[in-house]
Amino acid sequence: MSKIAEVKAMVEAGKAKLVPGLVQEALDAGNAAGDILEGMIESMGVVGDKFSSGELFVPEMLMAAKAMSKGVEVLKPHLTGDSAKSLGTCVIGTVAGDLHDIGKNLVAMMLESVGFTIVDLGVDVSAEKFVNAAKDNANVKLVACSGLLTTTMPAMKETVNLLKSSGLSGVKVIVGGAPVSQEMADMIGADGFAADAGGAAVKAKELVSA
Ligand code: B1M
Repeated sequence: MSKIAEVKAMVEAGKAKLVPGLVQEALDAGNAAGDILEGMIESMGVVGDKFSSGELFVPEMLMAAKAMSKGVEVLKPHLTGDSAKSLGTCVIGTVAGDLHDIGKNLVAMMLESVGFTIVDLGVDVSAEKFVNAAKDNANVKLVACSGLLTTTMPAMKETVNLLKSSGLSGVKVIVGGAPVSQEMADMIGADGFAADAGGAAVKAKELVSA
């Protein structure tokens, strides 16, 4: 079994204590950090499918999430570079009612790597909290909203609406997460959408440079 396959199996099995060591071994064996990350994301897809089919339940999903997060900690220095240029502050969070944070954390990591100062509001963030953070922090240029549940898409819409009606000038809004599409982003009035963390960094740079 390849090292990446071992990482994938242990993420799927929710072995949070074993995953960091295996990720390090995979790196030491010459695997690219991006490939190891891709493998872990695939494992979460498998876990999600098993949840949908009733083979796994919420506790197992949670354990897999913890295992992946531990693996990402090891990968972080290998995924992020030193950005010379500061692009301003980005307020990021997962919208109200939604507790999923792995994708949001990856997006925050990639945005930081291209030069944003990150203010991470965490999960289950109300529209008001996003707006207050955009007003209260210095030099906010971007608000990034993540959402993984179809049931919390109305909360994303409410967040974008409130941000847009709050008189914040020079602040762009980017949205993303599995149920979000470019079409939906356009419909709710967001300035940008990205399908993954790498794409979010590219789009975010474009938005604040426009
Ligand atoms: Co939940 N969950 N979950 N879950 N969970 C999903 C999302 C689900 C698809 C599983 C399934 O049924 N197949 C399903 C949602 C169905 C739907 O709405 N369409 C689901 C469900 C139903 C639920 C509960 C309702 C289950 C229940 O209680 N009955 C419940 C809801 C709790 C709540 O939020 N209120 C729940 C709970 C949980 C856990 C807490 C146990 C755990 C999360 C722990 C955590 O995040 N710390 C969990 C997990 C782990 C998952 C799956 C298995 C994995 C999610 C993940 O981390 N993926 C997920 C199945 C799946 O994704 N296939 C599932 C890896 C991560 C890297 O991908 O977050 O998609 P992702 O991020 C991607 C892109 O989406 C994008 O970039 C990332 C990749 O680079 N992206 C952005 C994300 N945010 C972005 C923002 C951007 C741009 C791009 O710009 C701002």
